[in-house]
Amino acid sequence: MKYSIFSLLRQARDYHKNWPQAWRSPDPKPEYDVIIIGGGGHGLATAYYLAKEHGITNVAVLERGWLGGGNTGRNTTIVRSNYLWDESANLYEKSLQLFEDLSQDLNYNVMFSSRGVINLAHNEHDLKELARRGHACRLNGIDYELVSPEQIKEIAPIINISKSIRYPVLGGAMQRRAGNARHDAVAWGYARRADEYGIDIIQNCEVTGIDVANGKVTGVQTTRGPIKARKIGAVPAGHASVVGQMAGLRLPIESHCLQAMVSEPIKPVLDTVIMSNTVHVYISQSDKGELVLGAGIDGFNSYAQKGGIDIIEHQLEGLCELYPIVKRLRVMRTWGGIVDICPDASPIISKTSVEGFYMNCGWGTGGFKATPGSGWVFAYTIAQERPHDLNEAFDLKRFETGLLIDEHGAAAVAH
Ligand code: FAD
Ligand code: PYC
Repeated sequence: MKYSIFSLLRQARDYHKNWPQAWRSPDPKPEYDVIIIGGGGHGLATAYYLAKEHGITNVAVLERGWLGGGNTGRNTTIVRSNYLWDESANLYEKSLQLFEDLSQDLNYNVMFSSRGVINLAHNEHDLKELARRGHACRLNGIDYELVSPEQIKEIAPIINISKSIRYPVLGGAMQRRAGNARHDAVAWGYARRADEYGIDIIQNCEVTGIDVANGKVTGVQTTRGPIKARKIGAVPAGHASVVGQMAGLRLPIESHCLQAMVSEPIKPVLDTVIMSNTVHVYISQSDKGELVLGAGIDGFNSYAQKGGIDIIEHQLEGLCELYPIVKRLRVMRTWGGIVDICPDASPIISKTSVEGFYMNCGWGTGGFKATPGSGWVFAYTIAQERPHDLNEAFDLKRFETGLLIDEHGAAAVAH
C-alpha cells in the first residue's frame, strides 16, 4: 500500500480511521499442517520462511498475548555476530546477513543500522579474551577488530577513558557491521508477509496443552479450543520449560529476568553501541534520542517481567562512571523480560523425542539478533524433518553427549 503526503496528512487529521489492517485477525481453523506456538519475532520468522522457502502455508501462529509483547518488544535491539565457536559464529552470521537485506526482503523498514558494536576491556583477562575472540571471528570471516581507548574515545566522545576510574577502559574490540534494528518493526514485518502468504496469526490464544498419541503430536489445547496439527514448532521464549513440559519434556533451562531502561530523549550524542561485560552495562542511542541502557540478569529465577532495584542501582553506578553525561539525565522508564538460559548460553533448535514436536528456545539474553537466522533454520528443520547444517550442533542431544557450545563470554550480558 502506498500513501501520498496528502493521504498521510488526511489520515492524521482523521485519527488514522479506516487504515487497512497490516494482517488479518482470523478465527482458528480446526486443523493446520503446522502450528507455531509463540508470536514473537522468532515464531513469526519461522512461519514466514516456512511459506517462502518451503511452500508450507497451512500454518497458524498462536500467541497468548499480542505480537511482540514478549521479549521481541522488550529487548535493546543489538545485532551482531561476534561469537567464539564456529557453530555459533556461522549461525549468528547467517542471521546478520539476513538482517542486512531484511527491509528489502520484507518490503518493510526494519531500520537496520550497522553503526558498529564495541565490547570494552577493563582488565588483562578482558584484553586477552577479546584478542582470542577477534582471531576466532576473523577465521570465520567475521569482522571484529581490536581498538585502543583513544580510538574508542574518538568514536564515542561521551566515554570516560580516565585511568583513575574503578574499571578503566584498557581497550576494546569492534564489529563495524553490527548495530541495531527496530525490534517491533521486525515482528510486524514478518507478520505482514506471513499473513500475505495466507498464514493465520491468532493473538490472545494461549496454548494450554499439547496432545500426543502414540509418541506423536496430534494437536494443541488452547484458550480458544482444541486445534489439530501434524507438526508443532514451539518458540515460547521465557516459557520454554512450561511449554516443553506440556509435551512431557524436561528442558535444561533456567528462566531469569533481564532489565533495561531508557533516559529522556536528548540530541544525538552516540552513534554506536558500547557494551561492557565486566561492569554489566551497555549503552546506545535510539532514533528518538533516548539513551538505551542495559544491565546484567537478575540472579534469582523468575517468571515475573519485573526485576530487582539493586540491579538498576548497580547498572547506574557503572554507567555514570563510564559515561558521566548519564548523571544529568532523567530515567524515563525501566522494564524487564524473562530470558531462558541453557547451561552453555547457547540456544536449542531441535527435533524432540516426540514425533512432530520441535523446539526453538534458550536464546537467553541474546536472541533478537538471531531472529531471521533462527526462523530460517527452524523452518528448514520443521519442513525437512532434520536440522540444517547451521543448527545441527544446537540439538537437544548435546546435553547427553556433552558437546556443549560455551558462549557465556559472547553473550554480552552476564549470566
Ligand atoms: P518473544 O518475543 O518473547 O516471543 C515468545 C512468545 O511466546 C511471547 O510473545 C509469548 O507470549 C509467547 N508464548 C509463551 N508461551 C505461550 C503459550 N503457552 N501459548 C502461546 N504463546 C505463548 N537480544 C539481542 O540479540 N540483542 C539485545 O540487545 C537484546 N536485549 C535484550 C534486553 C532485554 C531487557 C531482554 C529481556 C532481552 C534482550 N535480548 C536481546 C534477548 C531477546 O529479546 C530474546 O532472546 C528474543 O527476543 C527471544 O525470541 P522471541 O523474539 O521469539 O521471543
Ligand atoms: O546479545 O548483544 C546482545 C545483548 C545486548 C544486550 C542484551 N543482549
